[in-house]
Amino acid sequence: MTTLREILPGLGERTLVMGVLNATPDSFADGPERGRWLDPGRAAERARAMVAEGADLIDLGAESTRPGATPVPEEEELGRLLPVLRALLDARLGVPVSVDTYKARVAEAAVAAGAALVNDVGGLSRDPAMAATLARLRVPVVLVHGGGRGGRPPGVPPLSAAEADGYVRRLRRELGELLERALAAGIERGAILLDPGVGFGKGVEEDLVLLARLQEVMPPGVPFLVGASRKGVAGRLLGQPPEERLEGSLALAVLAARAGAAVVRVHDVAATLKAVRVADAVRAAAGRGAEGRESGVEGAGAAAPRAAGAVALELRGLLFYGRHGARAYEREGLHPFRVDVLLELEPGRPADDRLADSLDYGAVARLVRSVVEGEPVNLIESLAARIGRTILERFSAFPVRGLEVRVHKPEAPLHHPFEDVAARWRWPV
Ligand code: HH2
Repeated sequence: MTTLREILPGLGERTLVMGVLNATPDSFADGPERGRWLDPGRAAERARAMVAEGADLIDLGAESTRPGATPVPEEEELGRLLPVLRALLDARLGVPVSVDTYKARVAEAAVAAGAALVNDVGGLSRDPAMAATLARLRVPVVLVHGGGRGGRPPGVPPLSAAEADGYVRRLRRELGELLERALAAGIERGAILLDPGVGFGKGVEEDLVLLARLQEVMPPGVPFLVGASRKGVAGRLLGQPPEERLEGSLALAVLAARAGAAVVRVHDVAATLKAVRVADAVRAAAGRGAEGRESGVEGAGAAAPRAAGAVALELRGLLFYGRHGARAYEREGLHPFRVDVLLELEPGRPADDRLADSLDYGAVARLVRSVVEGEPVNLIESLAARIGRTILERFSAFPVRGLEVRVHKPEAPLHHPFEDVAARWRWPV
């Protein structure tokens, strides 16, 4: 099976940019240009321009997936797709072309014609033949969560904290199941890009939660793609029509890159490329550069040999002083907080007896210190959560499987003798 790495050599080293080309009369994002790329000559010109702007691959679709779009019969989709695909291949773009479809027969015909990758916007669920077909085609695939379901209507109220937590848990479970289904069907791990499916069966509020918590949502060790360009979440908040959502789309591409997306799928290639370059540089400066990302792309978290075992690192009783507390006098002076951190590494890590292959516990301790000595909060629960999130964020590219943080407050304002007052924060929940 061809791996992603073979067709996308930069994968894991920088955020790759997938340029969108819709050979459709009704794609939501194309604005006045809608329908223009049904013409093979114009489509090839557009693809060439995107490659000149720096696109790492082109995603060609011939059926709109926007909420409420009319499904297109197979023959019609092929009738639009194949002439344009042939024109793109004849143009020798020098980058792979993926085909955006949920239909097994369309995927098969496109790969036979030369498409290098299948972007299954149905997430293996809209066409029962898709999983087996993809395994047989032996090309890399994008698997989109949400199965091609349309977005929820606008105006859904913000999710409460408990609803957001439940939603994140559901997404994580369903993405894990999607991955398992693909592997069980015979699609190899190194050929899979997962996609959380921004806007697919989700409203803007759900998209916001998903984008805010990408690292929790995406299964560790599997590269992922984010397609938020010009979608509701990028512009509805600002009241802009799809073709005017550049700034929102750039913000979301940067956030996705920062959260470790291997690929962003976008309409505005040149601008996105510049934005994610900067995001990548920031990410690298934070110590999460190519090295950490490679581990994700190579499928760290893949079924490790049993003998590899799993390591947990424990830091117990780290003592720092801060001003946290709900009472005014607690904010005035420093008082002690003891912190325990338990970090579970992916099985097989560290693979090598080198610090670079593990987590530097000195760096973890320094990070805990900066949080305890930083901005005061009222509750030790909040402090534990802040420490936990900061560690996950700082080591986002490192394959951590679990994290537990306990914050003890030995001088808690209690008028009774006590042994301990502590709060615990845990991830995954
Ligand atoms: N979004 C769209 C289409 N294909 N593929 C992936 N992997 N991820 C996405 O988020 C995604 C996708 C919808 O965007 P667009 O192609 O611009 O619109 P339309 O479906 O109306 O053609």
